[in-house]
Amino acid sequence: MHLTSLQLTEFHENGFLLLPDLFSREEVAVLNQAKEEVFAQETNANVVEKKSGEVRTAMGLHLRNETFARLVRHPRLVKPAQQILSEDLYVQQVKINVKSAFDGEAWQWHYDFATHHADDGVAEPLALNLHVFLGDVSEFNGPLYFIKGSHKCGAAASHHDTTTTSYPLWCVDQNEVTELVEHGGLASATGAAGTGLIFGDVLVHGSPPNMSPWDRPIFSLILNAVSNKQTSFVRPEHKHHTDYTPVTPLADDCLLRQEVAQ
Ligand SMILES: O=C(O)CCC(=O)C(=O)O
Repeated sequence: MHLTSLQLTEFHENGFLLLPDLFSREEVAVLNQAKEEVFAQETNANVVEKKSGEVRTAMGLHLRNETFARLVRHPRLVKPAQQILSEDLYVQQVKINVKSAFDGEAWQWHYDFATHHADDGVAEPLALNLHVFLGDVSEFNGPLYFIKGSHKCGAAASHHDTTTTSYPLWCVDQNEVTELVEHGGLASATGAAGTGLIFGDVLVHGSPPNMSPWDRPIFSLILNAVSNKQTSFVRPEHKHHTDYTPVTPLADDCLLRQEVAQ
């Protein structure tokens, strides 16, 4: 899996890149089976919604399930990230945000580096967030919204929001959001199950609540450069992993041939 120069240009211009059909229906079925297993586990790494008590985000998945241990080393995720960053990368965070039907709450406007920097002491906004849609994501079930090109404006002013949802987040101030949207405009990231998505650490994004009858499960892997690892340890392991071993890609069929040791 190699990104074309057109795809790289789109990524650098807009700050994100959608990759339709990155994973097959068969592979998505394997991932959804594993999702059921981790969602059923009793652990504080499954963070629940404030109002409904439904799982909001299930974290630390590669340490809890063999399928996700393989997915974080999947060549269709790892190789594009290596291509963009040209550095050794470690697995920083591994989760599924499910945004459940009717009850899935918003993710406020933010960029990931605000949290990585303030809470984890990460120096540079190098990390990449790699998503895989585990169900169809449409305009109706709470897709991610991006402010196009906002990564070019650097780190926007943020405040720590510990009350709006069950997940504390460094959020971008509304006047900054207004200015950035006027400048770059908005895009929503929609696509069929199996779609991939890559975005960088200072791209401003968020997502609205899900009032549709359809869940919106999205797998998210954050890979960071080993040279840029965390220096502060206030967050638990499942929010920022402390194994900085460079990630190496497995075989392309690693999800479907789990009987083969990798
Ligand atoms: O799942 C969502 O809607 C938001 C995800 C997100 O903000 C992230 O992965 O950084």
